[in-house]
Amino acid sequence: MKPLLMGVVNVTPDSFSDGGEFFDADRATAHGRELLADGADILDIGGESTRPGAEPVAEEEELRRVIPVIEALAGKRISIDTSKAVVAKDALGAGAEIVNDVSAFRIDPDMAGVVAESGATCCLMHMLGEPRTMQDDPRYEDVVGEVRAFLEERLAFAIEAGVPEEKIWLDPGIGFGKTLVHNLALLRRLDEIVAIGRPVVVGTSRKRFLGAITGRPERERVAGTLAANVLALDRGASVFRVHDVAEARDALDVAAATLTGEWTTTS
Ligand code: HH2
Repeated sequence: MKPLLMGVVNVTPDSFSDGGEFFDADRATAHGRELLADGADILDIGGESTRPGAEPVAEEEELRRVIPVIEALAGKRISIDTSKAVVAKDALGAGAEIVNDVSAFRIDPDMAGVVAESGATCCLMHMLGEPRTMQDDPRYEDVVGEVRAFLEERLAFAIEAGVPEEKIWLDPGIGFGKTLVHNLALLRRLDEIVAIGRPVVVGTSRKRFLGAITGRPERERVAGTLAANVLALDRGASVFRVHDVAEARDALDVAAATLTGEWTTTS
């Protein structure tokens, strides 16, 4: 399968690498169009930062941020990055098709029902703790085994709530309650998460663990992001959440062509 690229559209003042840059509906919409032109398959629109230490955003404010952008981009393949059922519901009503919930249906008890009723695809992500405190000394006995068990439990929960299995994607949650060592183990052994049998999403884009290795600030972590994504593709990941879509499109298309011997020339 061609790697699917999810381009990040953060309509927030405080996201870790692009906070404030697209904190206005027109700028966020224009940015979304640019990402599509760069080769994004999906736009992941979010109105609440999940960076370590981020403060929660009220429901009305989150709606005010994301709905106009989704309406303006209607007709494109859009995912809504939220943990709130009301935001997911209104976003789906405005044209979103995918619910990307970093809490994997744990924060809002109504989220599973909203996704089940709508027939939307969802992405269920692993996170240890909650964004405010998740990077305070996270510990695991076996990070890959524990993340896998968590995702299997969440998959079963979602199916039980009425979400068809074929509508569920899973994500190990790179950087969400994980040290550098944990993130590297998850990427190195990603095949064990892929073995659950659902499409795996990875979000490594510009993240702190890349800076810890390269010494580079957020904006200069594109090459590091590509390296992590190419290796994740090799281990079976299907969906790649990135800020720098044009670079990721080329890297992943070449990597996929190398792995499969098949490609389509785009121009
Ligand atoms: N990472 C972020 C946000 N949402 N969703 C999924 N499924 N997987 C991820 O790895 C993931 C995610 C964090 O990145 P970003 O949106 O750039 O920052 P912020 O949360 O500060 O807005």
